[in-house]
Amino acid sequence: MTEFPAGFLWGAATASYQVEGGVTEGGRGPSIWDTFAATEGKVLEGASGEVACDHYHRYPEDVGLLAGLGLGAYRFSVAWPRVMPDGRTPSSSGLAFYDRLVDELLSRDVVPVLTLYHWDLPQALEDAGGWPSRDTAFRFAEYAAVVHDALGDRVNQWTTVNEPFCAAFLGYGSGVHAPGVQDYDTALVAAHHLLLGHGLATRALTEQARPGHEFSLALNFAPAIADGSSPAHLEAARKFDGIHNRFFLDPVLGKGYPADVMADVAHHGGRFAASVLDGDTDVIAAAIDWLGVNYYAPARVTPLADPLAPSNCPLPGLRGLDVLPAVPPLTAFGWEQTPSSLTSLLGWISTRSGGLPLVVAENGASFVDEVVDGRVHDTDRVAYLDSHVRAVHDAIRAGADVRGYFAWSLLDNFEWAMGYSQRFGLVHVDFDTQIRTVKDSGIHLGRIAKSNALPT
Ligand code: GBH
Repeated sequence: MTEFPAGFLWGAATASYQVEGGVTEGGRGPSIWDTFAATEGKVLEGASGEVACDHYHRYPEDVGLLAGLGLGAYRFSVAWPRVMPDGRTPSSSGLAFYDRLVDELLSRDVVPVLTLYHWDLPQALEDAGGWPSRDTAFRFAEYAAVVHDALGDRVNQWTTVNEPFCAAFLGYGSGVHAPGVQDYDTALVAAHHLLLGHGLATRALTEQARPGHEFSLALNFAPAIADGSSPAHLEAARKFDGIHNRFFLDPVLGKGYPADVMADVAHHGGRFAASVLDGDTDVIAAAIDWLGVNYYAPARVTPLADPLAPSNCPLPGLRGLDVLPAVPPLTAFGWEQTPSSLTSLLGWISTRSGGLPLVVAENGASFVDEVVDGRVHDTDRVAYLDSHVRAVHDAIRAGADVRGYFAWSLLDNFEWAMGYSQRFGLVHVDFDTQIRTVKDSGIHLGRIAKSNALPT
């Protein structure tokens, strides 16, 4: 059997700040990423999303490229500062962009899969405290309801938050992402409010749902592989898996925050525990229809002799372990390529969640691509995507209920702190001319999508 289940969604993903550009058009307000990118030394080569892929204007061409490849779904995110320039007041001209985008998708028979938050918080809300402030979670639920009001007649697939791990730990912990705060106690509080925002938004959307609407969030996972099997090795893997994966997954599944992780992070000052109010874990456990699983690579971990020694990995609660260098062959980003970890990850989530439907909402790799005679022979990305699609198929055969696969990304785009130096697209973008060139990987994934089966 090489087929995928009937109705399996094949698509590609983008995120508003990474592709749209048009940062002052249609009344859009500034986001934390505009501010961060404008700050000296934060983004490689001083790059920003000011123009990016100019998707704000070129979306008809981009939707045409996606549909032309044979992909049936587009996962995009809505920019909160377009829809609410000050974070609180709806803007009809901002909403109008997503109206046009959704209509374009539907006219090409592409299923819209809408993410409400992919990291571009309105700057006004950051100024009012950002995600470390509990109020932001309530503002997020209001924003979610506004978008749902406007697009709920045409969009069935809704994702609240993309990767609260990154928004919290990179944004407020290591500070390599906007808003660039470096404080782990604050980052843990931000993580809780992102999850709370997911729960509040899911509640709001569920109350006004129409038949066919499905709700979800997308978590990024990094399976931990220990370089040995001693108790110390297992303990290192437990800690890494705890803060990276279970800390976000378990509360969403209604299990609350894992006790072992709570103990691991206790030395960060305790504001996190105090921020979790009565009833919050019930809100976060709001029923979802599927979980978005974002997977790129595993992490190799090794124990340190001193269990309290600081880790080389900048995550809250990590002491007594180091993350080892990735095992080649590496992507341009230096990430490893280990499809078997995706199979085991999907199986593990499936078991832990009691069979929750899963969608691989992001999977992909950056490589150095070259346009030659109007083609991009990205054989390394073809191999990455092919092997990972096979890994998803293996997980389905083993019993996981996986309903879709989205490549990251449709287009080469603004890769956050790395600027334009990392290309993840199925479609190459020349950032001087905005010329798009379909890569071999896009053609390959499109063929898989059209046959809904593994290539023979
Ligand atoms: C996704 O996050 C984002 O959703 C997307 O916007 C982004 O463009 C895409 O990835 C590509 O980066 O330093 O080797 O330990 C992915 C989450 C978190 C995965 C950080 C890699 C570091 C790996 N990433 N993680 S490593």
